[in-house]
Amino acid sequence: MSRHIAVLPCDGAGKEVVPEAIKVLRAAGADFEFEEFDVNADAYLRTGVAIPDSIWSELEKADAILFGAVGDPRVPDPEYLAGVLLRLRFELDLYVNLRPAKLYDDRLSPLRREDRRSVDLLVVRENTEGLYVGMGGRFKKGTEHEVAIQEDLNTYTGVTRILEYAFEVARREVVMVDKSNAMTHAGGLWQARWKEVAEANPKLKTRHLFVDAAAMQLVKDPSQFDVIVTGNLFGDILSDLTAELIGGMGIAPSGNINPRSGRGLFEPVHGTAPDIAGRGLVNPIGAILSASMMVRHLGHADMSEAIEGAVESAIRAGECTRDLGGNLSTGECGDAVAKRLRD
Ligand code: GGG
Repeated sequence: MSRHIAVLPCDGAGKEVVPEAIKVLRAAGADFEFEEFDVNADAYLRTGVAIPDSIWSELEKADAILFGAVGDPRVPDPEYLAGVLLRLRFELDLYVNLRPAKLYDDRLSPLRREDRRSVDLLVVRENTEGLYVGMGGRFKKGTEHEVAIQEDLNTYTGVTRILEYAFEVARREVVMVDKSNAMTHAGGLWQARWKEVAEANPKLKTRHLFVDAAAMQLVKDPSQFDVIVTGNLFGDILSDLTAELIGGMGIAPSGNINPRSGRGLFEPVHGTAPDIAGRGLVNPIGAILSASMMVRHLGHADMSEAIEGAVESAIRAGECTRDLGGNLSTGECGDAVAKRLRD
Protein backbone atom coordinates (compact mmCIF):
# COMPACT_ATOMS: atom_id res chain seq x y z
CA MET A 1 0.00 0.00 0.00
CA SER A 2 1.41 3.38 -1.00
CA ARG A 3 1.99 5.71 1.94
CA HIS A 4 1.43 9.44 1.87
CA ILE A 5 4.37 11.35 3.32
CA ALA A 6 4.03 15.06 4.11
CA VAL A 7 7.35 16.76 3.42
CA LEU A 8 8.36 19.89 5.35
CA PRO A 9 11.94 20.90 4.48
CA CYS A 10 11.26 24.34 6.06
CA ASP A 11 14.41 26.48 6.23
CA GLY A 12 18.16 26.66 5.59
CA ALA A 13 19.88 23.30 5.91
CA GLY A 14 16.48 21.58 5.99
CA LYS A 15 15.94 22.52 2.33
CA GLU A 16 19.20 20.83 1.37
CA VAL A 17 19.01 17.62 3.38
CA VAL A 18 15.38 16.59 2.90
CA PRO A 19 15.73 16.06 -0.90
CA GLU A 20 18.69 13.76 -0.17
CA ALA A 21 16.58 11.74 2.25
CA ILE A 22 13.88 11.39 -0.42
CA LYS A 23 16.51 10.41 -3.01
CA VAL A 24 17.67 7.63 -0.69
CA LEU A 25 14.12 6.46 0.09
CA ARG A 26 13.43 6.17 -3.64
CA ALA A 27 16.68 4.27 -4.20
CA ALA A 28 15.65 1.92 -1.40
CA GLY A 29 12.43 1.22 -3.28
CA ALA A 30 10.00 3.01 -0.96
CA ASP A 31 6.55 3.08 -2.52
CA PHE A 32 5.67 6.46 -1.03
CA GLU A 33 3.85 9.48 -2.36
CA PHE A 34 5.70 12.62 -1.21
CA GLU A 35 3.83 15.90 -0.92
CA GLU A 36 5.80 19.02 -0.05
CA PHE A 37 4.19 21.88 1.85
CA ASP A 38 5.11 25.54 1.92
CA VAL A 39 5.91 25.92 5.61
CA ASN A 40 8.97 28.13 6.02
CA ALA A 41 10.20 31.52 7.12
CA ASP A 42 9.46 33.12 3.70
CA ALA A 43 5.81 32.08 3.95
CA TYR A 44 5.67 33.20 7.60
CA LEU A 45 7.11 36.62 6.76
CA ARG A 46 4.64 36.95 3.88
CA THR A 47 1.51 35.84 5.75
CA GLY A 48 2.25 36.05 9.49
CA VAL A 49 0.99 32.45 9.83
CA ALA A 50 3.37 29.60 10.74
CA ILE A 51 1.13 26.75 9.50
CA PRO A 52 -2.11 27.71 7.70
CA ASP A 53 -5.24 25.67 8.54
CA SER A 54 -5.38 24.19 5.03
CA ILE A 55 -1.87 22.74 5.43
CA TRP A 56 -2.49 21.66 9.02
CA SER A 57 -5.39 19.44 7.98
CA GLU A 58 -3.16 17.77 5.35
CA LEU A 59 -0.42 17.17 7.93
CA GLU A 60 -2.95 15.55 10.26
CA LYS A 61 -3.97 13.14 7.50
CA ALA A 62 -0.46 12.11 6.41
CA ASP A 63 0.96 8.69 7.26
CA ALA A 64 4.14 10.41 8.45
CA ILE A 65 5.92 13.75 8.23
CA LEU A 66 9.47 14.09 6.93
CA PHE A 67 10.86 17.29 8.40
CA GLY A 68 14.03 19.31 7.80
CA ALA A 69 14.83 22.20 10.12
CA VAL A 70 13.00 25.33 11.18
CA GLY A 71 14.41 28.75 12.03
CA ASP A 72 15.62 31.84 10.26
CA PRO A 73 17.77 34.79 11.37
CA ARG A 74 15.10 37.10 9.86
CA VAL A 75 12.52 35.72 12.32
CA PRO A 76 14.12 36.12 15.74
CA ASP A 77 10.85 35.84 17.69
CA PRO A 78 10.31 32.33 19.09
CA GLU A 79 6.69 32.29 17.87
CA TYR A 80 7.65 30.92 14.47
CA LEU A 81 9.60 27.96 15.88
CA ALA A 82 6.82 27.32 18.42
CA GLY A 83 4.17 27.65 15.70
CA VAL A 84 5.82 24.98 13.56
CA LEU A 85 7.82 22.36 15.42
CA LEU A 86 6.44 22.66 18.95
CA ARG A 87 2.87 22.89 17.63
CA LEU A 88 3.35 19.69 15.62
CA ARG A 89 4.83 17.88 18.62
CA PHE A 90 2.19 19.10 21.07
CA GLU A 91 -0.99 19.03 18.97
CA LEU A 92 -0.23 15.72 17.26
CA ASP A 93 0.70 14.47 20.75
CA LEU A 94 4.04 13.09 19.58
CA TYR A 95 5.07 12.33 23.12
CA VAL A 96 8.14 10.20 22.39
CA ASN A 97 11.25 11.81 20.94
CA LEU A 98 13.60 9.03 19.92
CA ARG A 99 17.20 10.09 19.54
CA PRO A 100 19.45 7.13 18.73
CA ALA A 101 23.22 7.44 18.67
CA LYS A 102 25.41 4.83 17.01
CA LEU A 103 29.11 5.06 16.23
CA TYR A 104 29.50 3.84 12.63
CA ASP A 105 33.24 4.36 12.38
CA ASP A 106 35.80 4.57 15.20
CA ARG A 107 37.53 7.51 13.56
CA LEU A 108 34.47 9.69 14.27
CA SER A 109 34.78 9.30 18.04
CA PRO A 110 36.28 12.18 20.03
CA LEU A 111 37.21 9.77 22.84
CA ARG A 112 40.81 8.77 23.43
CA ARG A 113 40.17 5.38 25.02
CA GLU A 114 39.44 2.80 22.33
CA ASP A 115 37.82 0.33 24.75
CA ARG A 116 35.12 2.85 25.73
CA ARG A 117 34.36 4.39 22.35
CA SER A 118 31.52 2.20 21.21
CA VAL A 119 28.13 3.94 21.18
CA ASP A 120 24.82 2.23 20.44
CA LEU A 121 22.25 3.88 22.63
CA LEU A 122 18.84 5.50 22.48
CA VAL A 123 17.75 8.66 24.26
CA VAL A 124 13.99 8.50 24.88
CA ARG A 125 13.05 12.11 25.46
CA GLU A 126 9.64 13.19 26.76
CA ASN A 127 8.41 15.50 24.02
CA THR A 128 5.16 17.19 25.06
CA GLU A 129 5.73 18.51 28.60
CA GLY A 130 8.46 19.92 30.80
CA LEU A 131 9.89 23.39 30.37
CA TYR A 132 8.91 23.49 26.69
CA VAL A 133 5.18 24.05 27.19
CA GLY A 134 5.63 27.82 27.33
CA MET A 135 3.85 28.37 30.64
CA GLY A 136 5.01 31.32 32.69
CA GLY A 137 5.63 34.92 31.89
CA ARG A 138 7.67 38.05 32.32
CA PHE A 139 6.54 40.64 34.85
CA LYS A 140 7.82 44.25 34.72
CA LYS A 141 9.56 43.29 31.48
CA GLY A 142 12.51 45.43 30.51
CA THR A 143 12.92 47.01 33.93
CA GLU A 144 15.46 46.26 36.61
CA HIS A 145 12.61 44.73 38.62
CA GLU A 146 11.79 42.18 35.96
CA VAL A 147 10.66 38.72 37.08
CA ALA A 148 10.69 35.80 34.61
CA ILE A 149 8.97 32.51 35.39
CA GLN A 150 9.21 29.36 33.24
CA GLU A 151 6.98 26.55 34.47
CA ASP A 152 8.12 22.92 34.34
CA LEU A 153 4.96 20.91 33.60
CA ASN A 154 5.03 17.20 34.47
CA THR A 155 1.92 15.05 34.58
CA TYR A 156 1.27 11.58 35.99
CA THR A 157 0.11 10.41 32.55
CA GLY A 158 2.94 12.08 30.63
CA VAL A 159 5.69 10.75 32.88
CA THR A 160 4.17 7.27 33.07
CA ARG A 161 3.74 6.82 29.34
CA ILE A 162 7.29 7.88 28.47
CA LEU A 163 8.78 5.59 31.13
CA GLU A 164 6.66 2.69 29.89
CA TYR A 165 7.76 3.31 26.30
CA ALA A 166 11.44 3.22 27.34
CA PHE A 167 10.92 -0.30 28.72
CA GLU A 168 9.24 -1.36 25.48
CA VAL A 169 12.30 -0.47 23.38
CA ALA A 170 15.17 -1.32 25.73
CA ARG A 171 17.30 -4.38 25.04
CA ARG A 172 19.13 -4.71 28.37
CA GLU A 173 18.85 -1.63 30.62
CA VAL A 174 16.81 1.52 31.17
CA VAL A 175 18.56 4.46 32.84
CA MET A 176 16.21 7.17 34.12
CA VAL A 177 17.76 10.62 34.27
CA ASP A 178 16.40 13.54 36.28
CA LYS A 179 17.52 16.19 38.77
CA SER A 180 15.26 15.14 41.60
CA ASN A 181 17.76 16.14 44.29
CA ALA A 182 17.33 19.81 43.31
CA MET A 183 14.02 19.92 41.43
CA THR A 184 12.07 18.11 44.10
CA HIS A 185 8.47 18.60 42.91
CA ALA A 186 8.88 17.46 39.31
CA GLY A 187 11.60 15.03 40.37
CA GLY A 188 9.34 13.59 43.06
CA LEU A 189 6.73 12.68 40.47
CA TRP A 190 9.35 11.18 38.13
CA GLN A 191 10.82 9.14 40.99
CA ALA A 192 7.42 7.81 42.10
CA ARG A 193 6.38 6.81 38.58
CA TRP A 194 9.86 5.35 37.88
CA LYS A 195 9.70 3.12 40.96
CA GLU A 196 6.34 1.67 39.93
CA VAL A 197 7.07 1.29 36.20
CA ALA A 198 10.51 -0.25 36.88
CA GLU A 199 8.97 -2.74 39.33
CA ALA A 200 6.46 -3.76 36.66
CA ASN A 201 9.35 -4.55 34.26
CA PRO A 202 11.65 -6.88 36.23
CA LYS A 203 13.27 -8.47 33.14
CA LEU A 204 15.34 -5.37 32.35
CA LYS A 205 18.12 -3.83 34.42
CA THR A 206 17.37 -0.35 35.75
CA ARG A 207 19.48 2.53 37.01
CA HIS A 208 18.85 6.11 38.03
CA LEU A 209 21.31 8.93 37.38
CA PHE A 210 21.13 12.64 38.08
CA VAL A 211 21.56 14.56 34.86
CA ASP A 212 24.98 15.93 35.77
CA ALA A 213 26.26 12.42 36.51
CA ALA A 214 24.68 11.15 33.29
CA ALA A 215 26.56 13.78 31.25
CA MET A 216 29.80 12.78 32.95
CA GLN A 217 29.22 9.04 32.41
CA LEU A 218 28.34 9.59 28.74
CA VAL A 219 31.72 11.20 28.14
CA LYS A 220 33.60 8.76 30.38
CA ASP A 221 32.19 5.54 28.94
CA PRO A 222 29.21 5.75 26.55
CA SER A 223 29.46 2.02 25.82
CA GLN A 224 27.71 1.34 29.15
CA PHE A 225 24.36 2.78 27.96
CA ASP A 226 21.40 1.16 26.23
CA VAL A 227 18.27 3.31 26.79
CA ILE A 228 18.22 6.63 28.61
CA VAL A 229 14.76 7.99 29.44
CA THR A 230 14.39 11.57 30.57
CA GLY A 231 12.39 14.80 30.40
CA ASN A 232 12.15 17.26 27.55
CA LEU A 233 15.01 19.63 28.40
CA PHE A 234 17.50 17.05 29.66
CA GLY A 235 16.76 14.89 26.61
CA ASP A 236 17.50 17.79 24.30
CA ILE A 237 20.80 18.54 26.01
CA LEU A 238 22.02 14.96 26.42
CA SER A 239 21.21 14.08 22.83
CA ASP A 240 23.44 16.90 21.57
CA LEU A 241 26.17 15.37 23.70
CA THR A 242 25.52 11.89 22.31
CA ALA A 243 25.57 13.32 18.76
CA GLU A 244 29.10 14.57 19.37
CA LEU A 245 30.14 11.08 20.47
CA ILE A 246 29.28 9.65 17.04
CA GLY A 247 30.55 12.34 14.66
CA GLY A 248 28.54 15.49 15.35
CA MET A 249 25.16 17.06 14.86
CA GLY A 250 25.13 16.40 11.12
CA ILE A 251 24.79 12.67 11.59
CA ALA A 252 22.15 12.53 14.37
CA PRO A 253 18.59 11.44 13.49
CA SER A 254 15.37 11.64 15.45
CA GLY A 255 11.78 10.52 15.42
CA ASN A 256 8.88 12.24 17.16
CA ILE A 257 6.23 9.60 17.54
CA ASN A 258 3.00 8.66 19.23
CA PRO A 259 3.22 4.86 19.50
CA ARG A 260 -0.50 4.65 20.30
CA SER A 261 -1.92 6.71 17.40
CA GLY A 262 0.87 5.73 15.00
CA ARG A 263 1.60 9.35 14.11
CA GLY A 264 5.19 10.33 13.50
CA LEU A 265 7.45 13.20 12.45
CA PHE A 266 11.04 12.44 11.54
CA GLU A 267 13.79 15.07 11.47
CA PRO A 268 17.53 15.43 11.80
CA VAL A 269 18.54 16.70 15.24
CA HIS A 270 20.44 19.60 13.68
CA GLY A 271 18.91 22.99 13.04
CA THR A 272 19.01 25.24 9.99
CA ALA A 273 22.80 25.90 10.15
CA PRO A 274 22.57 29.40 8.62
CA ASP A 275 26.38 29.71 8.68
CA ILE A 276 26.86 26.94 6.12
CA ALA A 277 23.42 26.43 4.53
CA GLY A 278 22.99 26.82 0.77
CA ARG A 279 26.58 25.95 -0.19
CA GLY A 280 26.42 22.16 -0.44
CA LEU A 281 28.31 21.74 2.84
CA VAL A 282 25.53 20.40 5.03
CA ASN A 283 25.67 16.73 6.01
CA PRO A 284 22.52 14.89 4.83
CA ILE A 285 23.16 11.77 6.94
CA GLY A 286 21.04 12.96 9.89
CA ALA A 287 18.08 13.42 7.55
CA ILE A 288 18.75 10.12 5.74
CA LEU A 289 18.89 8.21 9.04
CA SER A 290 15.69 9.99 10.13
CA ALA A 291 14.05 8.71 6.94
CA SER A 292 15.33 5.25 7.86
CA MET A 293 13.60 5.61 11.25
CA MET A 294 10.45 6.68 9.43
CA VAL A 295 10.31 3.57 7.26
CA ARG A 296 10.89 1.38 10.32
CA HIS A 297 8.01 3.18 12.04
CA LEU A 298 5.85 2.49 8.97
CA GLY A 299 6.59 -1.22 9.21
CA HIS A 300 9.52 -1.64 6.79
CA ALA A 301 12.30 -2.85 9.10
CA ASP A 302 14.26 -4.47 6.23
CA MET A 303 14.33 -1.24 4.24
CA SER A 304 15.38 0.69 7.33
CA GLU A 305 18.27 -1.69 7.91
CA ALA A 306 19.33 -1.48 4.25
CA ILE A 307 19.44 2.32 4.44
CA GLU A 308 21.42 2.25 7.66
CA GLY A 309 23.84 -0.28 6.14
CA ALA A 310 24.33 1.94 3.09
CA VAL A 311 25.02 4.94 5.34
CA GLU A 312 27.56 2.98 7.36
CA SER A 313 29.29 1.73 4.23
CA ALA A 314 29.49 5.25 2.72
CA ILE A 315 30.90 6.69 5.95
CA ARG A 316 33.49 3.92 6.29
CA ALA A 317 34.55 4.48 2.67
CA GLY A 318 35.01 8.21 3.40
CA GLU A 319 32.23 9.06 0.94
CA CYS A 320 30.77 11.76 3.15
CA THR A 321 30.80 15.47 3.81
CA ARG A 322 33.68 17.46 5.30
CA ASP A 323 32.40 17.37 8.88
CA LEU A 324 32.91 13.57 8.78
CA GLY A 325 36.32 13.80 7.13
CA GLY A 326 35.21 13.38 3.51
CA ASN A 327 35.13 15.88 0.68
CA LEU A 328 31.70 15.31 -0.86
CA SER A 329 28.95 17.88 -1.23
CA THR A 330 25.51 17.36 0.30
CA GLY A 331 24.14 15.98 -2.98
CA GLU A 332 27.17 13.76 -3.64
CA CYS A 333 26.88 12.27 -0.17
CA GLY A 334 23.20 11.49 -0.83
CA ASP A 335 24.27 9.90 -4.15
CA ALA A 336 26.90 7.76 -2.39
CA VAL A 337 24.25 6.30 -0.08
CA ALA A 338 21.63 5.93 -2.83
CA LYS A 339 24.09 4.16 -5.14
CA ARG A 340 24.75 1.49 -2.51
CA LEU A 341 21.03 0.77 -2.29
CA ARG A 342 20.64 0.46 -6.07
CA ASP A 343 23.74 -1.73 -6.63
N1 GGG B 1 15.46 19.63 12.97
C1 GGG B 1 15.60 20.33 14.18
C2 GGG B 1 15.05 21.71 14.16
O1 GGG B 1 14.47 22.16 13.21
N2 GGG B 1 15.19 22.41 15.29
C3 GGG B 1 14.72 23.72 15.40
C4 GGG B 1 15.81 24.65 15.78
O2 GGG B 1 16.61 24.35 16.62
N3 GGG B 1 15.80 25.81 15.13
C5 GGG B 1 16.74 26.85 15.37
C6 GGG B 1 17.72 26.98 14.25
O3 GGG B 1 17.78 26.17 13.35
O4 GGG B 1 18.50 27.95 14.26
